[in-house]
Amino acid sequence: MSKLACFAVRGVIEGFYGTPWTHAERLDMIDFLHRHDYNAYFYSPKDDLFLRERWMEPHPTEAMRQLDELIDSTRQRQMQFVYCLSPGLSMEYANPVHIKQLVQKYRTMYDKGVRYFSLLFDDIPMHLLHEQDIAQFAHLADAHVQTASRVWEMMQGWGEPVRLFVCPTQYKGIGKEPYIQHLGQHLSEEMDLFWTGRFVCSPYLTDGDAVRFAEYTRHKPFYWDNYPVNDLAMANELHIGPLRHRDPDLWQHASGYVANAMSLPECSKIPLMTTAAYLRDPYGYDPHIAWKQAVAEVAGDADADAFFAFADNVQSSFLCEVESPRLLEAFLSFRFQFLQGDRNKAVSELNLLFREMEQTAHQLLGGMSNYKLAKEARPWIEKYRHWAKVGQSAVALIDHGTSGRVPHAAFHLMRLRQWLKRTERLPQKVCGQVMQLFVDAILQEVKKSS
Ligand code: LTM
Repeated sequence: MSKLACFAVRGVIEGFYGTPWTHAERLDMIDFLHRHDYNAYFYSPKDDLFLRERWMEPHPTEAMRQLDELIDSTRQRQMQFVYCLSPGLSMEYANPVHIKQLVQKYRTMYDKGVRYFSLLFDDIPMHLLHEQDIAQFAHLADAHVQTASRVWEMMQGWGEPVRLFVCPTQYKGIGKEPYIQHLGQHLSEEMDLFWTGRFVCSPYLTDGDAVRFAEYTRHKPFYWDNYPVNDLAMANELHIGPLRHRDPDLWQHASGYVANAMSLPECSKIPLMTTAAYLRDPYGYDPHIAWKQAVAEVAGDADADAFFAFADNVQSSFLCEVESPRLLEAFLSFRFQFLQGDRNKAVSELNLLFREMEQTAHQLLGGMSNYKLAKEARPWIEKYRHWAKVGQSAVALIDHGTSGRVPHAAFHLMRLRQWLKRTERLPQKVCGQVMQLFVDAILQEVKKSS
């Protein structure tokens, strides 16, 4: 099978809450996406007022000039620029003026050469808000079908073929729920229907679920995969681990795939490269191999090993429950050796590990060749450095504490408490529970022997 035959549309959506990417970051991202075989960039930052709250107003002049450049940049790379509007917070679906304004806003982009559009109804109330709408439509899904159909119908008169991606208000589940089933069954099959899978952030995307979704909604799902996005409640997680648990046969049952990125564009490139590898060859995809390659490319050869050592401790997310596997293994072997074997060796090996951890953090904080990556990942690297300090104090404590050197042990206990306090103040998720459990075990051991 030819490598690019799988997902027909392979996109990234700037669809997160939080600070939108800058213009320069977008241009850079489009180039990155092109180099990694993506063919669509969905423009949909939740915090761009002119896409959501003030959807009916034209973009300000400078923003429009920048949009022109983005459209141009995608065109030069034979990619699609997908213009997404989210009018649902204030739109009166029954109001013909609002429909006209909505269509006009898309038309402005059509005139600039855009052919892919999206109408997003996500993250709005699950019921009709306006009196006129309540009087005219049976329910929310009815209003959304009629609005999307009207927009679609008017787009058909523009001349060139266009595509319209519709995001339902209830975009997760199995497809059998009343809202999405009604929407899917009444929307023309020519329109695409977004789906995030069973959950907003779905740990697994399976072909069986996709087949059933298509049966219930009469639409093959267009996947909106909420990875690596880390907005809202996930803001303390850094999603730089690889994409996992997407069935290789998914593309046969989907009309396309889009990954929702983080507001940190440089960090996003690591998981997005692994996603590109999956989209290119889902059958041969190996998350670990793809991850190593992605880290090497994004961090650069000189910093790849150090960044990978750090990244091992920030991989937990809804896709992966395992955290800090190498650290965990070192703790298990320390425990075994400390209790049953050569205590001094156990202590010095673990001490070395924590010193290396601190050195790694210093290298990454001090001057990575990818300056932007270092800047974005800084709060997490800083936390990693703190854990290295905690680790060193804990090792010193167990060494002195279990050898009867009480004053030394007391000093290191105090240091440990200080570093723990400082570390706990940093909200970033690094090392999961692994370091905390290690420290608890050390404290217990010292207590036993005192
Ligand atoms: O997932 C969808 C369709 N909409 C929003 C996204 O904009 C947001 O980034 C993600 C993750 O928080 N969740 C959503 O509900």
